[in-house]
Amino acid sequence: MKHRTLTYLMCLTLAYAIMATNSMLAQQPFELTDEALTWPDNEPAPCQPVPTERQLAWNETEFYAFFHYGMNTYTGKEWGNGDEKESIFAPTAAPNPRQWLEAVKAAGMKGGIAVVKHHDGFCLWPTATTTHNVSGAGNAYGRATNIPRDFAAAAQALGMKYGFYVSPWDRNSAFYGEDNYVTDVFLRQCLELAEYGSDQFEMWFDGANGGTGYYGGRNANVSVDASIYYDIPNLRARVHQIAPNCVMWGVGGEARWIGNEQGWAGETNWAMADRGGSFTGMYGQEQGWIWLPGESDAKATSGGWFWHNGETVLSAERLFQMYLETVGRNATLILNCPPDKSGALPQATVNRLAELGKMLGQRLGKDLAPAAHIEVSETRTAGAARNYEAANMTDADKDTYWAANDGTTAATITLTWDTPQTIRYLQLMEFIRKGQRIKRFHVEYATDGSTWKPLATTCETTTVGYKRIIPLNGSTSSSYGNGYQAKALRISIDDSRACPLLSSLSVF
Ligand code: FUL
Repeated sequence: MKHRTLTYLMCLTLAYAIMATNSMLAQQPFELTDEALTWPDNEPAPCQPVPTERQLAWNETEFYAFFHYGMNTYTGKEWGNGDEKESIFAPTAAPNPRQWLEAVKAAGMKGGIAVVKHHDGFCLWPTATTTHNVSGAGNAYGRATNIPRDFAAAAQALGMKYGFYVSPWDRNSAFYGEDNYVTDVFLRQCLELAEYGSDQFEMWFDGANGGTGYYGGRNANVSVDASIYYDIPNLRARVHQIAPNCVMWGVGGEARWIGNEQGWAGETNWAMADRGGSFTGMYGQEQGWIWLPGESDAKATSGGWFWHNGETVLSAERLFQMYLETVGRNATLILNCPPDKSGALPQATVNRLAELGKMLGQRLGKDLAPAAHIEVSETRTAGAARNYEAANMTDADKDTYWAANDGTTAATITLTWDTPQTIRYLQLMEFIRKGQRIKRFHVEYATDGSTWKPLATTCETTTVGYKRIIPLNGSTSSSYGNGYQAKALRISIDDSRACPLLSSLSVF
């Protein structure tokens, strides 16, 4: 009996507890939490492959310099054999990386890569990995040289991005071709360089992978299989531990060579490629399964990569054309400006860079799009905390974008101004964080706002990617011209791998 009473009391208590909880719940308003919704912002699904955060940040550097300086500056060679005496390196003044960077900043460049070891193996810093370095230089300026240290400090002071070119091929090293060259020399050099700044944005590895050389007196012909010899996965992981945002270029596998040294990319240029696939440099591959964006290395001077007596600087018009054909075609541009024997950029180069900067500012500096009224054929349904309005393309915020709905692969964007504008260039940027999508588009303008005439008919209007600049007369090389009088401009996206997303639209 006692036992039954206890059981009864326990059941009663439990029943009261449940009722109390239920009434408490009934008083609380029912709220959906973020976890309960699978897709609160209605964001488009990524269109694979997509870039890493490191690759995205790298892409934003867009236009930067290459500085080929070192032993070859003093021998007049382009490729030293590796047997050059250290004492030949004798700058006539203290090398001045700050002057290099200031000059390229005036041209609109956002950073630079300094060559600190070329194929001859001579290191422009007092490395512990070889005696073939500045410590044995021919004068006090040479012995005091430490390019990685001074270049990093100058870039940081100027708010610019920086990185180093370190040649995997080393015609000086007695160990080149052996495993201990990779573990004890090359990897350590890369790590020493990474230690010069955890904020570096790119480490540059040329593709030259062996051949004849001094090799510590072996005077042999040593070739290696670059795809396995340099232990790239290990190299990449070790450098990223120190410099997490450093894109490992070329054999490093995070950005690709554009496939020529003339400063142009394909008009159709995908950021995707198959690793080790057939030649895709200029164009990339629409079906590529890894994100491998293109970088174009080109010379601002008439001769080699290193400074040579009597060389001239290319015209600002030619450099502007290169800019349009690289940065304007979904590639980055690394433009070589070689310092001379004094360790500074010649005045003619400095002057030309300033001229280029001015030209870029005049031609691509005043965006007419924010003043236009923009109409789109479709706007993706907004989510809880994000909308996909056309205005997102002109708000100067790279994290907002206009989007169409899933399933839409064609759309129009029409800009109308209150009064006709003189226009010459159209610039589009996809929101590549979710993959490169646009396959084909066309452009028209109307002087009266309604009679449409085609533009850019003599160039391919296919891919967009991170950035595409379309000269509206179709030519990257013709003179600046008078432009077009337009009251309206219409961009029709004709085909896309998935619903198109544009983060920016500019008209100049
Ligand atoms: C190449 C090198 O062989 C050239 O000398 C130069 O440094 C160029 C940028 O890369 O692979």
